[in-house]
Amino acid sequence: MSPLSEQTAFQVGEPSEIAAVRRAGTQLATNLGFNETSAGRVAIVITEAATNILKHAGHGEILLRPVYSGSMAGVEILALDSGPGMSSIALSMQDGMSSAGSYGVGMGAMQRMANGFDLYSAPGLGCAIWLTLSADPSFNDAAPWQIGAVSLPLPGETACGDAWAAVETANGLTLMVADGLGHGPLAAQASRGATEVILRNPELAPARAIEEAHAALRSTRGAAVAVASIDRYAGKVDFTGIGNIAGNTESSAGRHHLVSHNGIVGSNMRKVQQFTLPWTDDAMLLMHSDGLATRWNLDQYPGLAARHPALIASVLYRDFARQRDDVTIVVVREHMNESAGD
Ligand SMILES: [Mn+2]
Repeated sequence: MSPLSEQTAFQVGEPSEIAAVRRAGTQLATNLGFNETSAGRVAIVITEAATNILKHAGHGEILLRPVYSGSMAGVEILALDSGPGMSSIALSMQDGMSSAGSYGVGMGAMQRMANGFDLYSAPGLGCAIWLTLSADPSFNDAAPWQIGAVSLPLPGETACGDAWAAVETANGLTLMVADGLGHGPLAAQASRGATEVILRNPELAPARAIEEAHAALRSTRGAAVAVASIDRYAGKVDFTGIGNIAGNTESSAGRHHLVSHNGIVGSNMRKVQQFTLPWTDDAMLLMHSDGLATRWNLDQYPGLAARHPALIASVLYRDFARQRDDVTIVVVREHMNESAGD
């Protein structure tokens, strides 16, 4: 099991696995300073979500990670299955009712215990539920940016060779995704070395951040790295990528792909070019490592683009992760655009 300071995935296919993920969630909550009552709520929600997966889909996955809002900590729970989906329940939830049978009642109870809640489900498209729980009642998702992320080692590895960081800046947000060469601890050392560059100085222009990462990673294996800096006031996003990190922006104005050049940051980097794309307040930015197949298309998921970014990242992970590599998907959007429905 990976350290619970990072995101951890738990298979849910039989009752004993429910107990394992519940224990891990309770442990994570306790590590984050939750008291017994608050940690108990985490256990109840995980049990409910896992039971739903078993009952309605037979098999699925629960992802846990710590999330922070200022000095407050929370537990993020993503419950994913590829079952038949439940459009009528999803609709009833959006109407604020839970009158559609036992599944809906359990869902309503989870929602009431959570600080943050959203769900995506459609017939034939499974179900994805996003929840955050905190010991602090004022914990919420009111930061200026909504950030959704899945970042997991390939099955069997404990260290994730990918890393990501999203840091607020004076005018917006800087996002980096890095994929260290290979897998395991040495890959993780390279990708984390890259993210430290923007954690130290998020105001660096992307091309400059890549240059600094190149210098910082000289003693490592190297990494594929991409950086995007959103300037919400100037209405633009600057982007520089080296190696196999894919990305795009998507808004009512259309979809733009982010262009990376070949190379390895830290060892073999020739052309460093910064591109600029338009940014509108309804836009979202999505970046992912090559642990995600590139054939995904959000148009195949009616209404998903309007849901919380964590659901976008986790549905793509569920359906398109290659399973033979570490995988990272990060989706960011300005908070004011929270869905008004489908
Ligand atoms: Mn990779």
